[in-house]
Amino acid sequence: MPTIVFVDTDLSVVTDRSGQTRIGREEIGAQLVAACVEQFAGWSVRYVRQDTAQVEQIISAVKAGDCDAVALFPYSYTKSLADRVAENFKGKVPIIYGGYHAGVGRMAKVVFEEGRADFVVKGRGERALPQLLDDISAGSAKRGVVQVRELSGGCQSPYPLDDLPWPLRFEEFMARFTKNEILFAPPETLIKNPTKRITIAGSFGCDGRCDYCSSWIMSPKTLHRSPTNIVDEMCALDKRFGPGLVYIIANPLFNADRGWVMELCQQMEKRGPFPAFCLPDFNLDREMVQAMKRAGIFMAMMGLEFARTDVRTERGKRPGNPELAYGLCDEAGILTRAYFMIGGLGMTATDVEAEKQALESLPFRADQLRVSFEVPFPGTVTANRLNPGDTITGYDDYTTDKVIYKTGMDQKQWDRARQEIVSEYHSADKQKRHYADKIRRHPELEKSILGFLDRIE
Ligand code: B12
Ligand code: SF4
Repeated sequence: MPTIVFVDTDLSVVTDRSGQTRIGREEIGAQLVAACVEQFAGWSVRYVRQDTAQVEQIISAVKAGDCDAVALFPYSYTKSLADRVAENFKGKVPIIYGGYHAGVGRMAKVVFEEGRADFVVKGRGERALPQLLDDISAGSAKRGVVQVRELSGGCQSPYPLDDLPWPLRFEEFMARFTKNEILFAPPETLIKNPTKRITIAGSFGCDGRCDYCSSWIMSPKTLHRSPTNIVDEMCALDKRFGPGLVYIIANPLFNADRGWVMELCQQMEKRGPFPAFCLPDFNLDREMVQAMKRAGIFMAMMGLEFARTDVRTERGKRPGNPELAYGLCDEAGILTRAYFMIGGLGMTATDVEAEKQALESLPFRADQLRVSFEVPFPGTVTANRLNPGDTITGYDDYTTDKVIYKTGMDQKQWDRARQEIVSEYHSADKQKRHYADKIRRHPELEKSILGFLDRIE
């Protein structure tokens, strides 16, 4: 049986401890595709993850076992690393690219034309890669860009993802993911001794159309797994890697379908609860948020993106009321994170000050503010709008921790500005009152909040 080696070039990097962490995760999409290859193609899978930028080390790990094809699925900031790995195997075995950099929109063609890839899988890989491998085995594969071809008649089920296997998980990596600190520990009422983080994918794709996001370009419709299928997997994961698992539900948009959220939460409550983070937008309501709390969801990480509603709307974000969403989470005792972006094209120190003021005057507080620099990820609407000279660096810097656009400030000034926004937000009097109030209403969150404040000091 031929073997395909999945080479994960993601790096476990913690940039700093002030809440601005970029933490290496298990790549859940690639692990799902790897499981599909095992199930649907007559190929076996080896999954290599070295957590290093040392190409030689990665290459030796690939060479340490069978290898009849190499799959690479870098984010933009690890593309050059993936390219160097590809160069080493080019001409020896088929090189296949896919995922969030190579597989998005017109990037597939660009990446193929660069010449390191024999094949680029555009969009979702769970059907496309096994089909490609079958073609490679049969000698009928044509070099180029490959897109999903639905199997007989397409899938009519409301939960088409239930037809897929669960993502492969690797014991050796699970140990590494324990090292990453959880900024907000789950409340002890939920779990006494959290030991590991684990990512679970309940859906992929998105019906939203945000200009800065690749999710809907990758797959323009939200596809879900059934709540039963997801909670079955959680139970199996608890058994295999537990006790002490804390889940990140990595759905691109957690609350895309209200009925699904309600059913998932009911099942998580009944068979759990399962301590979990999720990524919803502002379209929450009281009943939903209370169901989330009972299910074990203790943190909602929401993309606030910009302080002003009109700016969010102009960038295509689904309408929603952030004041209501953050307020409902406070009321129910769910911790909140706000993702925020600065460093947009042409932004100056005056603009940053105005954004800071606007953020401070919002009528709600998040428990954590995470500020990133806006990045026009290749293949997105934002990136396609750029004029030559609008950006100043190469893909290696597309981590969201560096300023990519031409602006009125240098990187040092940006780093300082970001640090100030974050620390002023967390130490503001308003914020102290917010924490005190949340702890008074939800004493179970006291340790989580105090632990977070300790960590960011
Ligand atoms: C959940 C999420 C997270 C979570 C969990 C991440 C994880 N690795 O599990 C958290 C919040 C921790 C996170 C962190 C970060 N993230 Co993030 N994240 C997402 C999000 C919202 C969903 C990803 C997901 O799991 N989807 C569900 C899975 C099942 O679907 P999928 O990944 O799309 O997989 C399908 C296809 O992509 C394809 N595919 C995937 N892999 C492969 C491999 C092969 C070989 C093939 C053929 C196909 C293929 O087939 C799959 C099945 O159809 C996306 C944005 C979005 N809205 O989609 C950003 C996104 C992936 N993140 C992004 C970034 C930049 C980051 C950070 C660097 C941010 C930071 N500075 O900290 C970190 C890095 C994390 C890490 N890898 O170490 C970017 C990447 C952009 C890019 N071009 O590089 C995205 C696209 C957001 C964006 N801005 O557009 N993230
Ligand atoms: S709602 Fe979220 S996942 Fe969907 S397009 Fe917008 S940012 Fe991406």
